[in-house]
Amino acid sequence: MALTDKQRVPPGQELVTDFPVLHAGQVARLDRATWSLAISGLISPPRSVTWDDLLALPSSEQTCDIHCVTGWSKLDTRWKGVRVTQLLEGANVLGEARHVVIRAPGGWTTNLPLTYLLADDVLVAYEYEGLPLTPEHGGPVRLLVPALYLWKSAKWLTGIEFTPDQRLGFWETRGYHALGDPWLEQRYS
Ligand SMILES: Nc1nc2c(c(=O)[nH]1)N[C@H]1C(S)=C(S)[C@@H](COP(=O)(O)O)O[C@H]1N2
Ligand SMILES: [Mo]
Repeated sequence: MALTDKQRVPPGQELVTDFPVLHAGQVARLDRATWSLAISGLISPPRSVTWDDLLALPSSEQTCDIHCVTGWSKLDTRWKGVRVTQLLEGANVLGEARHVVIRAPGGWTTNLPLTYLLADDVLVAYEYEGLPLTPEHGGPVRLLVPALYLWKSAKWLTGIEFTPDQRLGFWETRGYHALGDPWLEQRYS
C-alpha cells in the first residue's frame, strides 16, 4: 500500500516545495573538464574517475525524498547519475573496509558506514529534474544518499576513501550525529 505524503515525512520535518541551498563556505565552481573523483583507501585498484569516465558508465534515474537536518523535507526529487554500486563494479573493496570518508573541495568531508554507501539508491548524481546539476546544488557531481540527512549528500564530490574506522567529517565533528538517520531523528550527537 502506498504511503501518504504525511507518512513520508520523518519526525520533526516540514515539507517544502522550493529547493533551499545550504552549505558551509562558498559555492565551489568546478570545471567538468578538470573535475575528477578519487576513489582511494581500502579498495583495489584505486582510481581517478573523470567526467568522461562517469558519462560512459550506465546511468540511472531515481526519484526520492530528501531530508535536511535543519527541518525541511522535499518529496519526489528526480535525479540522474551513476549508482555507486555501478561505479565500483569490478573493484575490490578490501575486507577491512567498514567506513568511507566522502570528500569535497576546501577539505570538507562527511563520513558514512560502508553499508550505507553501497545501498542501491546511492547515486553519484549529475542531473536534477532533467537538467545538469547547478553549482549551487553541488554540480557538476554530488553524492546522493537518500536514507540519511542531506548533509551526507556531499556537493562537489571529489573523493571517496574506504577506511577501516569511522573518521568524523566536517559537520560530524561540529556536533552532528555520526550516522544521521532522519527516521530515528539522529540530528546531533
Ligand atoms: N561539499 C559540501 N557538501 C554539502 C554541504 C557542504 O557544506 N559542503 N552541506 C550539506 C548540507 S548541510 C546540506 S543540507 C545539503 C544541502 O544541499 P542543497 O544545497 O542542494 O539543498 O548539502 C550538503 N552537502
Ligand atoms: Mo544541512
